[in-house]
Amino acid sequence: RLTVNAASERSYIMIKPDGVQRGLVGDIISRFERKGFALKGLKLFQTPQDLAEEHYSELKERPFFPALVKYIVSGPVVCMVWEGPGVVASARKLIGATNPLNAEPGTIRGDFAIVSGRNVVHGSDSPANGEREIALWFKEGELVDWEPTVLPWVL
Ligand code: 3AN
Repeated sequence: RLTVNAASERSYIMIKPDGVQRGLVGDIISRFERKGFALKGLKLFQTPQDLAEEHYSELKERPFFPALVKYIVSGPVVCMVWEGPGVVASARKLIGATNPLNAEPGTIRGDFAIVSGRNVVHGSDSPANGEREIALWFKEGELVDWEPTVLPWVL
C-alpha cells in the first residue's frame, strides 16, 4: 500500500430542500466523490423545526432567520458527512459564495442558484463547526467507519 495521508477532517454537507426538489442530489454528490473525498454518512431526512433553529442558532438575530428555518423544514434534505484533508475549506470552494450571483460558474451555487434564500447546499464553515453539525444531524451508529480502497490513488 502506498503512503496514505490520513490527516482526516470532516465536514457536514447538506443538500437543502430546493436541491432535493429540483433533482440535483446525484449531481451534487458526484462533485464530492470525483474530488476524492470519502462519504462517511448519508441520509434523506425531514428536519424538525427545533433542529433547524439549533443548526442556524448563530443567525437567530438576522432578519432572514424565520424564513431560513421555514425553508430548511419545507421538505426533505440530504445530510452527508464527507471526510478528507482540508475538506471543510475545499467543500466551500466547491459550493461557492453564499450569494449565488457572486458564486463562480463551476461551483454548485454558481451553476444552480440565483438567490441566497434558495442556495441549494450547506457546508460547514470550520472544522469545529463541522464536528458540531455532524453531532447535531447524525446519531451514534449512523456513520460508517470505512476507508475507500481507492485512497492510495488519491492521497
Ligand atoms: P453559508 O451557507 O455560505 O455559510 P451563512 O452561514 O452566512 O452562509 O448563511 C447561512 C444560510 O443562511 C445560507 N446558506 C442561506 O441559506 C441563508 N442566508 C444567508 N444570507 C442570507 C440572506 N441575505 N437572505 C436569505 N438567506 C440568507
